[in-house]
Amino acid sequence: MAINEKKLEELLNQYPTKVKRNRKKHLIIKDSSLAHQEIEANTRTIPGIITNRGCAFAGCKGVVLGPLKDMVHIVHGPIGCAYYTWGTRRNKAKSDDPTKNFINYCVSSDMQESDIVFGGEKKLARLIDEVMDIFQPNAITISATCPVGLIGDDLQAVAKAAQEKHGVEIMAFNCEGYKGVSQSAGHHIANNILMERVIGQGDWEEAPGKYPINILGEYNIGGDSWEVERILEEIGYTVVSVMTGDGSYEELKNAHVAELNLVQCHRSINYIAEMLETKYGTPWLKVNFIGVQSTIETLRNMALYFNDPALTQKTEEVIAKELARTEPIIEQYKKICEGKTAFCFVGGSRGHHYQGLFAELGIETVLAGYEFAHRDDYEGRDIIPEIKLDADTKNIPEIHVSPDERRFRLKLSPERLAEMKKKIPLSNYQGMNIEMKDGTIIVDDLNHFETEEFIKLLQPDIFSSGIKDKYVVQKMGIPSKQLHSYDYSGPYAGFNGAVKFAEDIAMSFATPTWNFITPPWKNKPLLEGTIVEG
Ligand code: CFN
Ligand code: HCA
Repeated sequence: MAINEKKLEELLNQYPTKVKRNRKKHLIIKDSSLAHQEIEANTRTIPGIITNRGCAFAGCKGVVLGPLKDMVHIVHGPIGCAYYTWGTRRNKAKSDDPTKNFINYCVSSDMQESDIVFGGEKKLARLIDEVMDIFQPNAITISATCPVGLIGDDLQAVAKAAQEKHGVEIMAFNCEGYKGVSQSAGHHIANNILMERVIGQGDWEEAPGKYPINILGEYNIGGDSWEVERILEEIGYTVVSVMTGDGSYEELKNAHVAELNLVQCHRSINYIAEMLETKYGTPWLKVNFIGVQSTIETLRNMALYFNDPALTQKTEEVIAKELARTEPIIEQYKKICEGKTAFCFVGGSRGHHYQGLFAELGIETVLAGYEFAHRDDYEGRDIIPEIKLDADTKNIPEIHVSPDERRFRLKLSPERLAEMKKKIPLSNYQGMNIEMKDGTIIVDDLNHFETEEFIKLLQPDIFSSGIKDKYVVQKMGIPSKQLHSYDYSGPYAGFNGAVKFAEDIAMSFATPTWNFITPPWKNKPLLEGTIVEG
């Protein structure tokens, strides 16, 4: 069912005037006849509106740092922030040395009332001693939660003293939840410190194999990065490091030797990509391993970059082999999915990336959006070239990166870089909006009220979002697939991931469970009105 401006207005009219004025700027009905459609993004959420967003702590500790397996990640604060984020993000990790994989632990200073009153620094210092004693990790991170910032514990001083005492890298992150307007500020805080203190600290001068690359913004949710690495290694690439899925402090230290940085999630890691280019001369390529066609396009773009006929030939061979194996299976599932519609609202990149995979199954996305993306993620970098416009970076000290004289090697001449950018399809640099069909809805920072209203209006066949709204919608009679955690499934990236996704989505439609639920609109008349006498 389509939504027109009148319906959207009716929805917004249910808000108080001020709220309506605000939310209106975050909602678009796609209309390609207009020269440009602007959307407000990366601004403060209306207090109390029940947003799907998270906070800076979630973005720093949960998203960027959490997947680094050989470090112990300390959460400094009362226990809630550590406990309720423990193990919920499905960033998988395995290690050849099981004594250096701390991914399943939840380590917190568990601040009590007296620590809030008298300060938590001493308790934190004792906790670091204990962590060193029990685990001997390769490095430690300390992430601050809101109360720590409010009482003014000096994390940096505690970390510095502990580093001198124990002789391992101990990094403190002032990522109190209230910083910035969403998770996005936390990504930035984490990225800055990893760039300053970890990347480039290793002693490698050369990569250990051919076509060395880093995969940035891939967090191995449900095993995604294992599937991506499988494909890339079969073609002949050397994966130097993954940031940060199944990643490690040790790997990250040598990330400077890569010759190309792939950026899978642009939102959470564009900062590092830009800084690596400035500091080490490593260009970056926006990629997308979600969906068969995007994976193929990505592999071809990578081959184009390295410009080696042997690599191009091997790339085509692997593509042909993978297609022959997976296409017939996907075709079977497509028969069940064809003609259906999806609601696709995720954090900062998947709201866009998953549309291609849905389309490959014959499913059209009728509403999409991001919790915390910035305007360039919607409107494209060609239109919004200055990513430094970001509102959430106002309170985060900028780090200034300059070329590292010892290690800066221009990996590609400026002429060749320009040539490559010309050859690589523009869609790589464009945001979500351009790919959406006319009449579909684009929404920023969705809240629970709007979720329910849009579900009633659009009646999609599948709802893809997160844990906070999944069950409300499922109880309305619509199958729901979490696109953050993949529920308990995955991987969904690459060729094998596309097969798994097709299987899971087809299963959601085919299950007889839905026969036992009647969606509310089936019991209610679709037309409502007042009978006027006379
Ligand atoms: S794994 Fe990534 S892909 S990192 Fe980011 S913007 Fe979150 S944790 Mo949830 S699923 Fe989501 Fe993206 Fe990048 Fe994940 S869409 S909200 S902060 N995200
Ligand atoms: C976060 C992490 C999250 C939450 C997922 C959800 C994730 O934002 O803190 O709301 O379902 O992917 O684990 O985005």
